[in-house]
Amino acid sequence: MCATCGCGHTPHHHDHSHSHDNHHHHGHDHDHSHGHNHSHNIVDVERDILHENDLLAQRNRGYFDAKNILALNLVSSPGSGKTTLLERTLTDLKEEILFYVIEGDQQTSNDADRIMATGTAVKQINTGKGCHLDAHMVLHALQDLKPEESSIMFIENVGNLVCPAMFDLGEKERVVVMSVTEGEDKPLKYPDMFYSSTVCVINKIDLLPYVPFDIEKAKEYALRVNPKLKILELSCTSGEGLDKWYEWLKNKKSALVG
Ligand SMILES: Nc1nc2c(ncn2[C@@H]2O[C@H](COP(=O)(O)OP(=O)(O)OP(=O)(O)O)[C@@H](O)[C@H]2O)c(=O)[nH]1
Ligand SMILES: [Mg+2]
Repeated sequence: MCATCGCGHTPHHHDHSHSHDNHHHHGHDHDHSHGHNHSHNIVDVERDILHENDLLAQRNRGYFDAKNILALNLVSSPGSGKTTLLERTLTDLKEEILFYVIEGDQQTSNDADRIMATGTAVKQINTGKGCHLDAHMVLHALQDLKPEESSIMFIENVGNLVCPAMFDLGEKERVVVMSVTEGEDKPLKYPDMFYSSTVCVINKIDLLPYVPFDIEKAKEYALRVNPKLKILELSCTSGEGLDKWYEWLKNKKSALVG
């Protein structure tokens, strides 16, 4: 599936004559292929990358813990409404909570511009060919943002239900957003993402009258993959259900202090 993180690659894809072989063309500054040599097969490379990522993720987690920062990793397929949910949340809660945002996208600063318009400090990361954020990128963004204690750090991942599931960023919780225009079977098709998340937001419920989306089935599938998943149904457009999301957010934040 993706050439940058190597996930989904089988050894026969590791063919340097392949026209879109991007193994040595990372779309960002950091070379994750330390120790990568031609005697390594792709499984070793993938394991090394994930191991290095996990170590860095633990450093990020230590930083967040020490500063009492609630770090949340927002994941979804493209267009489910991650940025819209952030815009609403930042606007509605900015008097009460200090927020920071890290935005991950392959290209453009569109999302960072939208966040900046709410008055929130934001750092855009462009992953180029990369299909996910990794802990190293987040570490650099943290060094830039220098978040204050007892704040909330939202990390909006690249729109992709596959690869970001493998990369721990050091977040406290992972929030998967799905929307009613995507079909109710997403949890079954992309189980890793739903399994590794603690909260599932079902967004765009204002569109339910117009789409053949069975929300009860969607919830059943999500819980089948992950029985502990907390499901929140809402609409960023109408505002319905946002109160439950805000309640969850505030509870998580105060649980940190306690
Ligand atoms: N009807 C409806 N539209 C919504 C809702 N939330 C978001 N949208 C629309 O969905 C589109 C995509 O929203 P974004 O917030 O940009 O989605 P995203 O998940 O950040 O997308 P990527 O960053 O590209 O992955 C925009 O046109 C939003 O206005 C909602 O609750 N209802
Ligand atoms: Mg976005």
